[in-house]
Amino acid sequence: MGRIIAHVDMDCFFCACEEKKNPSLKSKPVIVGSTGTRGVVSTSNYEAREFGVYSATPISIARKLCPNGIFLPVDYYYYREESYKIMLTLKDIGDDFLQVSVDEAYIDVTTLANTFGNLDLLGKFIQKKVYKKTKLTCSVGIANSRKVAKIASDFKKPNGVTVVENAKEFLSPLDIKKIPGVGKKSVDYYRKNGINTIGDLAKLDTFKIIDLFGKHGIEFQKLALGEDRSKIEHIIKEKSSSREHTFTDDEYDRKNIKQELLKLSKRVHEDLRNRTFKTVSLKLRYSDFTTITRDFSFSGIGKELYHITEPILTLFEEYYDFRIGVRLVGVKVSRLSNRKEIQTRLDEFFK
Ligand code: TTP
Ligand code: MG
Repeated sequence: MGRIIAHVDMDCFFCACEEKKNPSLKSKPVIVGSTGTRGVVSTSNYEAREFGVYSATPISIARKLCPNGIFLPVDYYYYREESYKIMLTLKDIGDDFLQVSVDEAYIDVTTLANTFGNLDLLGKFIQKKVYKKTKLTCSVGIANSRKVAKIASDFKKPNGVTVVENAKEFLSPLDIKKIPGVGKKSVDYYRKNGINTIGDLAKLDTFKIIDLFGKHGIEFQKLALGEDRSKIEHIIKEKSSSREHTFTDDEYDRKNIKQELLKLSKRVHEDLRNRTFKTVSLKLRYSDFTTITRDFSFSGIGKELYHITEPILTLFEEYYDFRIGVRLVGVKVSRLSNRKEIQTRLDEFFK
């Protein structure tokens, strides 16, 4: 049997975060985006969408469409913290995990699916876990390929679970624009050629497909036929894992910089799950934008958190120039592997 993939997408994410920060916003139309007259909407909640305000609507138009809306600036820092909690929760659920944006991720849930039996229950289980951790709701799509799972998570928004047993049947009535990555220009092209639903695409014969889309059309049609098999295969390909932080103001306080490095190390370590590493790198960008990166490699295999923090702090003490303000710090581990055997003695580790 093939793999089973879940796609998780948070419901009107930036707005949901704002409502969490300030519950009195609930059930009012909320629009997050640029606060001036120029710029566009990042996202709107469902109340504001009733007025025709969506992501990418120009703010000036949004104000006309929804004059009583509550317009809020983007608070990336807060959303990233929430996102981080969500992703940590999701990471622990399945056999494999791939975050694709601030509010969405794929989970390979094959093993869990066998335990649960009922995939709808499994979807609800994922929602519950995220809600318990963050008090935020998400929608889940479950299918046997990544692309179909993504289309499915959008099917019953907000707070919905959609399980696709038969991909071809599920996709057939859907508008062609539901295929991820199909932009407005392509949609116009499809419509001009009489393709309005994904089912219309499935029905085309090979000659017509090649005529319209070239040989790539064949692959494209496979999705419509329910024969797509896109999976999560990132872990083997991923050669490094890193986290960075930009300070709001240039930072001169050695203690604060070190604290941030420890925080980043912890996150990098959590991202690794069971993988090991052989090199640890420190990145420092100063206020004048000069950037240094310094590596530390060991003969052993790194696994524990202190295998990251010790070299990072050592490199920092060695290379930090305290006369210049620090703008950004980063921690990276590389030469990853899934190997289980680990050296735990520190002296072996540092050679
Ligand atoms: P989406 O998941 O596309 O949208 P959403 O979570 O707001 O709403 P939905 O319930 O339909 O999933 O995007 C996630 C976040 O990314 C969104 O909250 C704001 C941000 N974003 C932008 O800043 N600009 C954009 O054009 C889009 C589409 C999203
Ligand atoms: Mg979303």
